Order: sequence, then structure tokens, then C-alpha cells
Amino acid sequence: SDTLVINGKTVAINGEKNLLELIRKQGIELPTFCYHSELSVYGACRMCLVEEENMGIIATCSTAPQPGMNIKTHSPRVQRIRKMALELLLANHDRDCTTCSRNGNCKLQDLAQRFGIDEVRFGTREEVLPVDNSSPSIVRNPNKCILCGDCVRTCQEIQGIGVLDFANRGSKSIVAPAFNKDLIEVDCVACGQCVAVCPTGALTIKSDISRVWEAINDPAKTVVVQIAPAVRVAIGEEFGMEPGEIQMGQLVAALKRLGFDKVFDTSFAADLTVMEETAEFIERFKEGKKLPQFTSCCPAWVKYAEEYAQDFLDNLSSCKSPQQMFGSVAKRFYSQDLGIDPEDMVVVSIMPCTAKKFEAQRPEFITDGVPDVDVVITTQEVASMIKKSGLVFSELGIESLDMPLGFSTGAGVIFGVTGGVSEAVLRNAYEKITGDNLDDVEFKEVRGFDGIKEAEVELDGKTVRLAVVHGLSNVGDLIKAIKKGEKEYDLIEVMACPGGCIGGGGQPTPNNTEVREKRAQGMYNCDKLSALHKSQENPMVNDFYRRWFGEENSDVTHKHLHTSYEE
Ligand code: HC0
Ligand code: SF4
Repeated sequence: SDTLVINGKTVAINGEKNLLELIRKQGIELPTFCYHSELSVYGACRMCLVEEENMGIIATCSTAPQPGMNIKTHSPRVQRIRKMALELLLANHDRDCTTCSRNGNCKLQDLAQRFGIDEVRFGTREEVLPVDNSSPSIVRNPNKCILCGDCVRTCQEIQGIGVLDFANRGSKSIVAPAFNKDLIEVDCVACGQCVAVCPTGALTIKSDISRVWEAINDPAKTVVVQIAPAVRVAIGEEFGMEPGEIQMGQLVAALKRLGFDKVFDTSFAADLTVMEETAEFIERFKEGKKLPQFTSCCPAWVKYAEEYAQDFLDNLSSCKSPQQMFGSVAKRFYSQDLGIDPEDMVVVSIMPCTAKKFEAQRPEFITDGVPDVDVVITTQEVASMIKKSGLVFSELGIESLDMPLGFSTGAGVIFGVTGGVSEAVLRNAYEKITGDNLDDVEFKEVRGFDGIKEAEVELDGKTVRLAVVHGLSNVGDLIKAIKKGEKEYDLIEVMACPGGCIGGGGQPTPNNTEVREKRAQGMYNCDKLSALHKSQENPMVNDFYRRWFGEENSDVTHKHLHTSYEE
């Protein structure tokens, strides 16, 4: 087979896309800022340079492996050039590391340390650019940008949106929304995928931690917290554990120690969403109206639909997302059991998602001045609260969720992975439509990481045509195909982030395909470990129907658990 030489050792070429991949396979860590296997190759950061006998200095990310090459990855010349490239980046970078939210988790800082940079020979940035704080989800600090372009390509290629781009030339180059507008003024959907790939503190999650402390420290407030499905299989990564390890009991223990009064599960509300969304779907399916029905629990997708797919707004499910249903149930109904006013309850969410911050602020979800959900913090933020409080996560032991809003079935948990909402709805729809008992609850057709998954399910002689999409650029493609009449579906699940919520912009980093696959497996393991697998069997949810709601899609649920999205 074809071979080449790396640092004196002969190595076989096995179809690697580029030299960088081949070199990394040998256990040699070449640094990069601008290389992600999921994105197109940009080749700007000059960190992955090596020396080749005949070609001289080459960028490995954009060079194909060729037989006979003789490569040195760490020759004195390469090291000198790499160090200089790094110094140039540092010269133009706001180096206030101690106050940066990425302190200790920054690629630039990391490499500066690794390369032993003790001085920066090229002067210091003069101009201080304004920080863009306009988005409820994301903070953009151009002074910390190293122009790797990761965010630009993610927004364009993965999300199909493209609100970020390079502007100006030479030393004035920046990455910014068009016309240097604020993020809130452009069609950003707040998904946070740009934050997830940013190697420095140029794009960060807007922190709401201080608002959580304020609520906890206010003796007049009952502070209730809900944990989203995808958080449980990722939070451990912040404390040195493997992606996909289920750390729910530890997280509950930590939250109780932080001072939350009640610790609940968003998956309870996901079970409730399944009940309402299935009933809604069956009605539409029977009448052949407003099909396909799109899921609407992903706020970045809802925003995308409002900006780019207005013709389909009527097709969105009217169900509030589980996050919002939870808040509504807690404040309007559960509060009565506690004997307190909704105003005296604060609902905090722990979400894998930056767009959930934006969703919680939407006017649709504020009734008489009282929002369903008061504060949203991400997996990263709650981890930071735990660390700052001196709690040793791995030694906390496990504690149980509170009842009744802490009880969920496996169906409510798999919402956190792409295909999960569809599978949960199918488990309910099957039994409702056929009247039979569903024995095998696993719908494998909707699992996995293909960008667009399709399935047809026979229900009592009728075929339900499903599509499951994740990554908004895939949604764009699907919508085009539907408009052209090339595709027809009855039910479409959309999650903006690759992999679904497990890959959300608020999750720990790295947040790449490999990590997401492990988290996805963790979600299915949660389902396996659950006592129940069908939302319709959740006794706590059924109790709410008996006591307060009546039937699915009743006047009561329509008032409190549904909404509508208008142009
Ligand atoms: Fe998700 Fe959800 S599954 S969107 O990814 O539907 O964020 O985890 O909480 O609301 O349940 C996020 C995750 C949620 C909601 C649920 C849905
Ligand atoms: Fe683009 Fe999402 Fe980042 Fe907004 S949050 S700029 S939509 S990647």
C-alpha cells in the first residue's frame, strides 16, 4: 500500500481526507484553531504547518497525503513559524484572561502555555471594539476574536443561516453580522452553535447565574428548578467523566445543596407534551388538515420558521415546548398544592441550549406579567455554579428528584436526542390509533445521526410518513423539497442542533460528533433504565389530567399548554 514518512517512521495511507488526519492518527497532536472535520477547510490559522522535504512548509489541513512524502511535524523551523503565528494572534487579542469566561478553557491560552510564550513581540491591540450584548443568549466580544472563521462556517454550513461574516481588511478584519449590526438585529436564531466552536472568548453564552443566586437568596421566593433531558448525559464531562455517563442523581444532589427548594425534571413535561402533541397530530391526520405537522419544541427552529418558512407557521404544533409547559404547570397548578401565588415562585431551567433563554422571554409565554419560566441557565453555567460553590461533584452521592414534577418515562427523556420526540409520539399514537398494546417500543428507523431520516409507520391500515431533521441547513433543504412537491410528509421533527439537544450550544465542550454519539447512547440508556417507556403511562401526568386538565386538547390545556406562532 501507499506509504509516507512522518518523523522518520513509515506510515500507511488509508484514505485520510488530509495530512492532518493522518498525523493525528499517529498520536501526534498538531494544534489547530480553524479545523473541524464537520466543516469545510479554511486553512487560515497556520497552526497545523509541517515541514516536507521537497515542498517545504505546508498546511496539513489542506494537503492530501501523497506517497513518498517525508514529513517533520516539529522541526525547529516549523516550531519557530508556529510560535510566531501564535504571537501574532496574541498581539491582536484582548489578553485579560483572568476575567474572561473562557479562562481555563480556551484554546489560545492553552497553546500559549504549551508553546511557552513568555512575551509577545508585536505590540498590543490599540482599538477596543464594543461588545455586543444584545442577544438574550450570546455575547460577542470582537476583541477576543482570532479570525479562525469557525463560527462563520458553522452558522453557514451547519445551520444554513450565515449571519456572521468577515468584514474589513488587513489589521482591521473582524467577524461580525452584516453591516456590523448587533446580533439581535439580524436573523440569528440563538442556537449557540457558533459559541460551541469558538476557541476563545469571542463568542460566549450570556450568563444568567447572578439571577439564579438572587432568587435562591430571596426568602420570599420558592425556587423550583427543572433539568432538561440532555443535561444528564453531559454534565459529568465538566467534572472529568465520560460523555454519555448518566449523572442525574449527582446533579440533583448538587442542586439541593445550592439551595433550590424543589428539583424537578423537564422530562415530566415532555411526557405531557407527548400527550398533547399526539392528540393534536391524530386530529390533524384524521381531518387531513395542516399537514405536515412540525414539532415546535426547539426554539431555534421556531425562530428559523418565523424568519425563513413563514408559509409553514400554521403547520407548527401549537404545543408549548416541555420547558414552557413545565413552567406553566408549576406556576398555575402545582403552586396551588403548595398554597403559594405564582408571583412567589421562581422557575429556573437547566438547559443544554442557549435558545431556551430566548424562548423563556417570548411574550407568548408571559401571562399577566408572570413568565412561565423566569431564568434559564445552560449545562455549562450550572457546572460553573457547582464549581464556584466548592461542591465536589463526584463525591456528592446521589439524591432523588422531587415529586410530582420529577417523574418521567423513558419517552420523555429521549426527547434530548434527534428522533426522540418522534419515537415518543409514535409510542403513544400507535396505542391510541390501533387500540393495541405496543410491545416493542423501539422505533429504530428514527434513530441515528443522518441529517434527514425518513420512516413510514403503518397505524391501523394508514401510513404515517415521518421525517426527522437536525441541523437547520437540512431543514432548509427539506422545506425546499416539500415546496417543490418532491416530498410529502405527515409529521416532521426538527431540532436545530446536530444530534438534537445533546449537541446544544450550552453543552460542555468539546461538543463534536464523537462526543454527541456517546451522549445519544446515554439518552437511550436512560430510556432502558426507566421503569416506564410510554408517556401515556406516566402516573403523575395522568393525575394532572384527572385533577385539572380533563382530556388532551381540552379548553384547560389549550389555555395553559398551547400557544400559536403568527407572522
Ligand atoms: Fe431539549 Fe426539550 S428535549 S428541546 O433538546 O422538546 O433544550 O434536553 O429540554 O423544552 O424536554 C433542550 C433537551 C429540552 C424542551 C424537552 C423538548
Ligand atoms: Fe448563527 Fe446560531 Fe451563532 Fe446565531 S447563534 S450566529 S444562528 S450559529
